[in-house]
Amino acid sequence: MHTEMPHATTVDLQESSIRHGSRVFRSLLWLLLSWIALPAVAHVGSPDVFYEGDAGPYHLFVVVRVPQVIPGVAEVEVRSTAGDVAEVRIVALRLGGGEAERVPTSEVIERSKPDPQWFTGSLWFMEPGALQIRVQVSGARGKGELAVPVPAIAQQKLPMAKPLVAGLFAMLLLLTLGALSIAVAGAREAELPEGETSSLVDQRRARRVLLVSSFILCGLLYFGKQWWNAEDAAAAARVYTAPRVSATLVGGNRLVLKTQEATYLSDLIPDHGHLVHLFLIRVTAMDLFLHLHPVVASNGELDAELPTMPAGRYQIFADVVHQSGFPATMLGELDLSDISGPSLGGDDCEWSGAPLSTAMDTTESPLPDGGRIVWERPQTPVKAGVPASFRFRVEDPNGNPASDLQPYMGMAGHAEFVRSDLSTFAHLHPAGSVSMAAVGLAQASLLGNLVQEQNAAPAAMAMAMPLSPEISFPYGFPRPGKYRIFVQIKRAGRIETGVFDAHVN
Ligand SMILES: [Cu+2]
Repeated sequence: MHTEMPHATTVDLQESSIRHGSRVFRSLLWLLLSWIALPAVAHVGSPDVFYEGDAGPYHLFVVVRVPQVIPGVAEVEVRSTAGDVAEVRIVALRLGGGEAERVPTSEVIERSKPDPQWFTGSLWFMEPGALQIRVQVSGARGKGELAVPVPAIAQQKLPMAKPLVAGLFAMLLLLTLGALSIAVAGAREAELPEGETSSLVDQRRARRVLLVSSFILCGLLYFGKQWWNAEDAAAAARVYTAPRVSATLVGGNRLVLKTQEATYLSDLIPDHGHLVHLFLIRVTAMDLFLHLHPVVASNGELDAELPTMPAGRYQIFADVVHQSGFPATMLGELDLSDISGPSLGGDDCEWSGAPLSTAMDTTESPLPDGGRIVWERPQTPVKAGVPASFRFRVEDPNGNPASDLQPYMGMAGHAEFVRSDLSTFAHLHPAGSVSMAAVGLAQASLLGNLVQEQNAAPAAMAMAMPLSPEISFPYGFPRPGKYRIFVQIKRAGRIETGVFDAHVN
């Protein structure tokens, strides 16, 4: 699935800064380093973007493999479901703000020879933050364009390859000694008539010059090392780490979550109807799963009422989207003894069932009414890094396709893909791994509409009734391992959860 990208395209995210010479030089250096760097430890999470949507008349599956470092090169794969696409162009720009209006020139991307419906290209990401990729398609049915929101983050600081370190050190030594010998030779012999040997006076002068120039060079080396350390620390600081929340229980069953900075949650925008989507998963069995929607208190804390729950250690994943369209999943832990509380209502729901099976994969999940959800799993093993549509079919107790599906928070379904060690948590929708609030911003930017219609897409979906009993989620597992998939739907007013275990090669 991975092919070599034919070319890298420089993208104007911030025209002034990019035109700046040192930026270009630094990004070239980064590119060089990313080629020669040793492979580093796999990142935590699921940073790549999987998106399914329409560019005018063309239905597209878009994958954006975000770079490990920023600035860096993102790989973009576009698959068209129809064969009448003549040309695909891509360009990256900021998701929100005034800059979204100035769309830089897009670049044509390459069509795959063995698979003419598949196009690949690459783009420079110069700055971290909430970006969007515009995919422009032209073909037999005219032109179409879609905007995919992409959160760009530096996931790691690439280590320098040992041969490069050795090479650079050798050059440093050569240059330092060379500079010293030129200075000394100059002091000793520059004014010497041809054929004469240097006098004692000349040699004494040479020794003084040696001392002074050694001192100056040591100073230069010292400041050079300081500069290097500062750059290194800045690169380390740019590496994204998920924000953390601390959890406390108040009054028996009220869960209060605090962020490290009280203002962190001051600029949230609603994402499919809620400011926060809070997931609690009992570790390590994953036999209990809650999806709640806490309120953001005026002091910046999150507040949720818990139902009756058994004792255990719970992993917290809390999804939020900032004003810029930048999504974040906050992490935390909660240790509970048995608690009692009211039953859940509204969009809140819980599931409990069999513990995660490390040995077996499951393709069916029974529902409380006697129906079930079936994962239409392909015969071939699930592979990490390979984008796919994960399809689920909802059946009634008689085995017929369910006819009572309703939108749940504006969409046909929600899915959470969680790795057994909790190092990956992806909250998906039929549109993909992107946050729906960010999709709304991208859509508004595409339409040139500055009014933020954050939940435009789900609202449109809500009107499309009745819903199909087949739901699909575009995704690709970030790395091999055991995963548990939670699929959440709404039928006749009830929220139901199907659970599937999958081994990923
Ligand atoms: Cu959702």
